[in-house]
Amino acid sequence: MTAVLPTLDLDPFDPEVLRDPLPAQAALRDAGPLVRLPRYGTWAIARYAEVHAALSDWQSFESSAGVGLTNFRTETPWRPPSLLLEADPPHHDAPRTVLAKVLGPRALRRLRADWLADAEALVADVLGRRTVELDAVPALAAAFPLRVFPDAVGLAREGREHLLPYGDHAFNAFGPTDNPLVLAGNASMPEHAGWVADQCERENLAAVGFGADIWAAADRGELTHAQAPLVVRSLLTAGVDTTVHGIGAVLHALAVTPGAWQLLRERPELVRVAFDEAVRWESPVQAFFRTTVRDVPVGDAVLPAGEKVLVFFAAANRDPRRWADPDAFDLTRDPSGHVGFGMGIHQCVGQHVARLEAESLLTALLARVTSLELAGDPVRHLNNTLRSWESLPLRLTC
Ligand code: HEM
Ligand code: OVM
Repeated sequence: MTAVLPTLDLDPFDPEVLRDPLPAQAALRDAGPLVRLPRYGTWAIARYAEVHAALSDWQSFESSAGVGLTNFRTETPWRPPSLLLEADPPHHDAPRTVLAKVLGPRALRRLRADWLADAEALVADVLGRRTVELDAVPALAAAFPLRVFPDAVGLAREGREHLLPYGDHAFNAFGPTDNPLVLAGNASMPEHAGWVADQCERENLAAVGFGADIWAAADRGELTHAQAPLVVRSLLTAGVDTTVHGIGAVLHALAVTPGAWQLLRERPELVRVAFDEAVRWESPVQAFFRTTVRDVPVGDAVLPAGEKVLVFFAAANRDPRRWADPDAFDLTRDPSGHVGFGMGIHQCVGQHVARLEAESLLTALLARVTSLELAGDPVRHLNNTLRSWESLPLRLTC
């Protein structure tokens, strides 16, 4: 055990830090491989090497005590824990295997042509004139996922307006449960959560779709029938806000980076790199906690057993120890190895869905739009876990 453990008196969930988290992330990285956060009686890991190592070591860093600040061993979770995100092996294995197949590249091949056509139709609706100014968050970043994803799951048309507020609250609830963002969402949550729970039942899902695929896996004995609704719930929780904010991030990055849109027009095969680079640069999911199950060495310190530790994806994704010019959004770099989708056994099981959505929309935009630029000041949406835009005024020229 080293004599001095770096301690920082910062609150990662303070509204001012959420508005501009980069200085706090740099301070956490520079303080050391493991930093004590006395404000919440927890710890933080913010350097790439140690974030990668912690995410790879699920045996020492468990998820079943919750991946938010709330410790499920001592406090009651706000909803029954996720069978994926908030589970460890062996319980994690079956739900993960099922969802990996349902959302895998092979399964998505069937959706590709439809999603490209849907993106072309949305872009045609939005464009109209030679130059248009629009708020890209509602008009594109939210409109496209909401157009394709609920249909792909097999959700009823009625009530889809519950999806974004439910997801936003779930991501807020990984932070301190007495903080203003969580308190503001609590009152309307029973209504949103009630609708979400109903949609997870077999009789409310279409006969074709990710939802039906999950229930079919239960019929084959790959899951229990009791598990199926909660696995569907994971899609409804993690599958909407994330892609809205991921698409918002790539559109913002392309609008503010000189030459980026032109380069992408010349080399449209870079759309997938563009999206992954945006996920690295912005890290729409900023961080999750783990809980130590034993004393674990981190750097040259030892993290004691039973402690909550913030594993800071966003800070790792801009660690200068790992990335050249980390603050540059650069379409010529290889962003692979970023931890914006996590790493290890919990690495985002929906990442192929997210990439297909982004690729479809960007491809449709690139075919028509010759220039893309900011038409006003973007406005942040604050969330305890997500980094996102509330408003992104863009000028599109065709
Ligand atoms: C897990 C980010 C889109 C479903 C994760 C994790 C991250 C993440 C960082 C790792 C959690 C951990 O290590 O504790 C993102 C981002 C997205 C995105 C940035 C979009 C840009 C999606 C979509 C879906 C989805 C579209 C569903 C269709 C899930 C699920 C897990 C997960 C179910 C838990 C996996 C497990 O614990 O085994 N995501 N995600 N995500 N994601 Fe995503
Ligand atoms: C889930 C889940 C997975 C990833 C992220 C997330 C709210 C939830 O399985 O419910 O955020």
